[in-house]
Amino acid sequence: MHISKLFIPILKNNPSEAKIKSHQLMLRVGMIKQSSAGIYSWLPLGFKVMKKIEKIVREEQNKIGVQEILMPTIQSSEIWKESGRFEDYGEEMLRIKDRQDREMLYGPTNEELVTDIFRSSIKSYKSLPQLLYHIQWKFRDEIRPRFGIMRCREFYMKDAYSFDISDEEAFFSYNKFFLSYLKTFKRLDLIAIPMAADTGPIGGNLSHEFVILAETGESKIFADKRIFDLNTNKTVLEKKSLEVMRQEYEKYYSVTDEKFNKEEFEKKVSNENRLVTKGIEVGHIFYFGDKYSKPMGASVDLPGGKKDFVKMGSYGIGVSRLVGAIIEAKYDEKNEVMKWPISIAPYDVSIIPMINKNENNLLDKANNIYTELKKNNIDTIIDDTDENLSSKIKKMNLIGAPYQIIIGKHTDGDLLEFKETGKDSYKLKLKDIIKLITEQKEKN
Ligand code: 5CA
Repeated sequence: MHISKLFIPILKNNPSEAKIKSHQLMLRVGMIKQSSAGIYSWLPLGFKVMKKIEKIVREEQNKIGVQEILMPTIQSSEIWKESGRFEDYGEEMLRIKDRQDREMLYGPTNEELVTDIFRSSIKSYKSLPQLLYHIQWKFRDEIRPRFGIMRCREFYMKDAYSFDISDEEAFFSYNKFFLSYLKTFKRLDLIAIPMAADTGPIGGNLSHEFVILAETGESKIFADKRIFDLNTNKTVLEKKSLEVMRQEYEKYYSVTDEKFNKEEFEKKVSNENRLVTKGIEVGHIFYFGDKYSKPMGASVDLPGGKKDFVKMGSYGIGVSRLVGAIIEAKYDEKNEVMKWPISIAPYDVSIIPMINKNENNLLDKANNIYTELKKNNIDTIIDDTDENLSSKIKKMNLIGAPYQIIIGKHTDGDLLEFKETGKDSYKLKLKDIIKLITEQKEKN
């Protein structure tokens, strides 16, 4: 893409309303635009990154056999009255009336709707387990939306739901998601630690938040550092080994402040292993048994002829929040350099040609390199404006393609000035640049 044609409203300075670096960067490079309090439009750069995150989230869900559906954003209040949450959910739920005066709502989550879908078709234990997910906008009328898309009112979430015949089978489903989440966040180049958590309005008594470390995070966390050494390379989705894996994680103290207990922390974790910091919740999983299936009558026939309510869990990932969380983790604010992980970068590489009136041929050369890179499926952005080189580099450092090619005085013949964004440059031939970037992309 040529930057002169791209819809990318870049600001010279940090916008004053943004308090944390992800919000600053997202406004600065025009990834989002606020439309009203806590509600944002996603502009090309931001939308592209979010779609790439969504793709990875989707692939990992599909790998563990979750089936994708799409439920609407607007729901009827009837099913929420059945579960009892229509009253309980309180002011965070946006309630609306249609022209027939029917009570509707903009879904803050989908336990009721998915239970209704399930109960209308699944009648026998033979069809279990059922694992369903969708990726859809949610609305929560947060009292204090803040930090841009990190805590907003309308946000994009992946939410999955499991239906099982017994607690034992339901824990197996829970553990599948647990492992799948560790893998998903790893592919996004994040280290997310699972933490015992409160269940809030979703309910149940088993729950883990997945939290990435970031000074600007909203959750205070207390953990045993050794939890970072556990490995997530399990590929076999076998009941016993998944349970062992989760227990391994649970051996190490890791909780958010809601569950923090000073005495327990000091008893269980030796001084040198104690980690007290802040984090961002990027995912949350819940097991709540028959909390919804019982009041809503979602039962199946059992082998002996009896019936029982299905055991359910739900599993969320904040897809839009992840865009901000990754910036919090990766953006070097001091030097104003963002380097996106290649798996989700808006572009793989940026071409930064020095242009002055006497050296038009440099733009031709840059355009030829651009065409060659595109031919090799390398997503490239080129700055074809006539700004000076240093402001072009500044701009590309913010946009954050992980590699840069500078076409200027130091370009001699075949050898190009190439660098990893934020690092020192070195000389490399175009064919080797293509090889290097292609290899990096394939690894992800
Ligand atoms: N039904 C369950 C699981 S599917 C649920 O709604 N869980 S949740 O409330 O924890 O939300 C799931 C994820 O959505 C959170 O981990 C967080 O990453 C994201 N999220 C929640 N609220 C917001 C918000 N106001 N702004 C942005 N992302 C949010």
